[in-house]
Amino acid sequence: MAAEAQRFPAEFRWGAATAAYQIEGAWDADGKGASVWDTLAHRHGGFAGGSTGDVACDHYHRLDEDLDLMGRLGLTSYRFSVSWPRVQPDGRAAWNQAGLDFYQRLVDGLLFRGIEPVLTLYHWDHPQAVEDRGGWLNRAMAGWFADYAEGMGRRFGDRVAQWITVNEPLSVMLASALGSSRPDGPLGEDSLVVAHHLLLAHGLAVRGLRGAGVRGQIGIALNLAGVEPAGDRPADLTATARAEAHEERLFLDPLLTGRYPLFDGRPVVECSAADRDLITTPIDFLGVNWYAPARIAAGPTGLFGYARADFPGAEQNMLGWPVLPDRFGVLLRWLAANYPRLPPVHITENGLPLPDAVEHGAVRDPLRIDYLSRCLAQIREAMDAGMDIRGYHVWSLLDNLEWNFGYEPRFGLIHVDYDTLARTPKDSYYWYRDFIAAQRRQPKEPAWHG
Ligand code: IFM
Repeated sequence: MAAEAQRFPAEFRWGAATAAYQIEGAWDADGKGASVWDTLAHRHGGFAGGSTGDVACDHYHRLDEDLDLMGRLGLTSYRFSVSWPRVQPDGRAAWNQAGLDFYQRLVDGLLFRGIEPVLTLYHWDHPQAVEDRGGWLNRAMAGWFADYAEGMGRRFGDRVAQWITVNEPLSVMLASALGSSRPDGPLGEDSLVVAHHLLLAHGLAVRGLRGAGVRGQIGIALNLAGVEPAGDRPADLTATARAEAHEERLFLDPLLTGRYPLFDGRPVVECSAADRDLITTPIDFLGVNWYAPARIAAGPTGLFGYARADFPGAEQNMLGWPVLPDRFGVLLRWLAANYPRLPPVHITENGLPLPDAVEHGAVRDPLRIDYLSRCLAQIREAMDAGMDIRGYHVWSLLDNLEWNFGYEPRFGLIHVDYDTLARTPKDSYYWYRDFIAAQRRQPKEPAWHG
């Protein structure tokens, strides 16, 4: 869709997002400690196809090249995550200066190019050393995380535009429930303890950052889908209410209302007044990661007793998610209608995985362009209806390691050849570049003629 047809406010932020473990590589360089994902990768012979994040996109060694690609794309915002064990190898106390230097170079390189840094403190790769002390099952983890947040705030607080405490706590919780992110195996119902500790860690980190005097805004990024029932049988409706409690409200409700949602009539987690105070520590924005809606049917599968159903006739992407960009607005309208105290929203991730390949020096990805432009149209509509949305980040800047799924699902605006590590901008990169440029060329307010 032509940018001219979709005007966004001049101050709207145009971004792309990445995460440390998925792109950096250099898994043990310059004093970095092992993360829980390093342990997993090395213990089980790698993820899909034997892949690991050991080298990934080698972003750690190719920072300048990647910064230049961002500059030429015309981004005004870049969301990255800090690898906690790169800067604090044991997750407590001692800091690793070489790791800090890397992020200093990144932040300075962004600011030099007029790109606002959006720093995520936790995108899943916590130090193995804190996992060995119980990880998210240990309430003390929230305090260690807050110390790390405060230390980062003191070091980067004058230059980071936005801070994101935790990325997708629901994914962390689900992955621990199923065992896909834990060297020690599945947690099952204990994953609710993980959920609660993640929220405490978030609240403590917000306070730690504010205590450190950071100048930027502070928020959290949640992955939300938008659930709808597969049918009108009472069992499908009950299942959908459960899915809503689990997938949408489990983190939103405590953060924005101070109460955990009810699940079959009872709050999913018992929460003390002191914990509630911490969790509701005010935030400046809510980050929303959106990829696909969810259709729910009755079924005993999973911790919460509901099943996912296919959307009739919908295409599925490489990860099996329905490709229904026009449903983004359903989720946005649901958010606005259900949370009167919703802070300003930033879309912190949105993208489509494809099996992109370089042919004759180019990567043709029209499906991604179509998906992204439809999502943007949904955002624009929600804003026209009064929703306060202030920024948008494509997932992802670069093709990268899609966790357990390996390197085959490619989300990037830039193709990465994992043999040579060569970068090739895809058609979607040029489309997004032109889209951003057209937005920035918006006509000025008409001059006043006296
Ligand atoms: O790659 C992930 C990212 O790390 C978190 N959000 C979803 C993306 C695509 O699955």
